[in-house]
Amino acid sequence: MSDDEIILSELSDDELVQQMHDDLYDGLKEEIEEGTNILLERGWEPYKVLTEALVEGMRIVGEDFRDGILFVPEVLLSANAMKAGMFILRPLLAATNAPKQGKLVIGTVKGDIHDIGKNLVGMMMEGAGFDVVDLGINNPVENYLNAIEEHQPDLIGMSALLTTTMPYMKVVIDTMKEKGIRDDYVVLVGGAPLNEEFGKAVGADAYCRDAAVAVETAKQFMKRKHNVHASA
Ligand code: B1M
Repeated sequence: MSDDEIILSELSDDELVQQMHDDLYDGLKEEIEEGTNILLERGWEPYKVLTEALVEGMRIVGEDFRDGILFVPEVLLSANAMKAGMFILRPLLAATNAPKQGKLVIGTVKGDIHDIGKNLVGMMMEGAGFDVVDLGINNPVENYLNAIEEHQPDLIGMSALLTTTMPYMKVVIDTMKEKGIRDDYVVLVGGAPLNEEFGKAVGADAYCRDAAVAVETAKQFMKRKHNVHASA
């Protein structure tokens, strides 16, 4: 071992989180796994590890990707490291014994292969008591329609990270309208380039800024649905 090798377990919480941002940047999967486990052993809530160590680290990666300092192969390594940390957190986030809320079908739209945000939304929704059917990435409208028929969800979630793919959400919603099924489902949309206005323009029920907002929004819609049924 070289003198300057960093022992993660010897770092303070703040230093470790900082180091995890660096390790995520460098795409060091094993270090991210180790750091995630150490923070959990120190009593950190899974959600805090997720947001402060992983999501914040990926935000920094995103900035340097945008500025041309990092390139696709490096960002792919960062994404893999992030996913390894999320893999550890997933069962912990899901094990909350929350009462059953409803069912969500979620996927990244056609042409888009970004899935970290979508996976994170899925994890948080599971933790909040929703059954989640994950369609993965690059989904044409047929995939959403087939999943609706097969799984009879309460909510449809769509994710897009590219300005070139986000308009596809309207294709899905318009197709649902054409088939006369749009109003049978709550449609939630999210992804970094979207905003409230875009959500309205494509005809979604709500735009969700992040996973926590997605959970709260989904819960509110389920509550409304139950109230409508109760008073019918
Ligand atoms: Co891409 N990429 N990428 N990329 N990538 C972005 C999106 C970009 C903004 C980077 C940049 O330039 N700053 C840029 C898009 C620019 C634009 O459209 N204007 C970009 C580009 C250009 C590209 C390529 C075209 C690059 C190329 O090939 N030249 C290419 C496109 C491939 C394709 O999709 N066809 C590409 C590829 C990749 C990788 C494969 C290397 C990798 C993806 C790996 C993977 O996902 N498995 C990657 C990554 C990692 C990023 C950045 C750096 C990080 C995205 C991420 O995971 N963020 C991203 C930079 C950025 O976003 N600032 C970037 C962390 C995640 C937790 O946040 O996904 O926003 P986010 O999800 C949040 C919310 O948005 C929300 O909740 C989540 C959790 O809080 N949310 C939802 C998301 N989906 C939701 C759905 C909901 C609700 C909420 O439904 C209910």
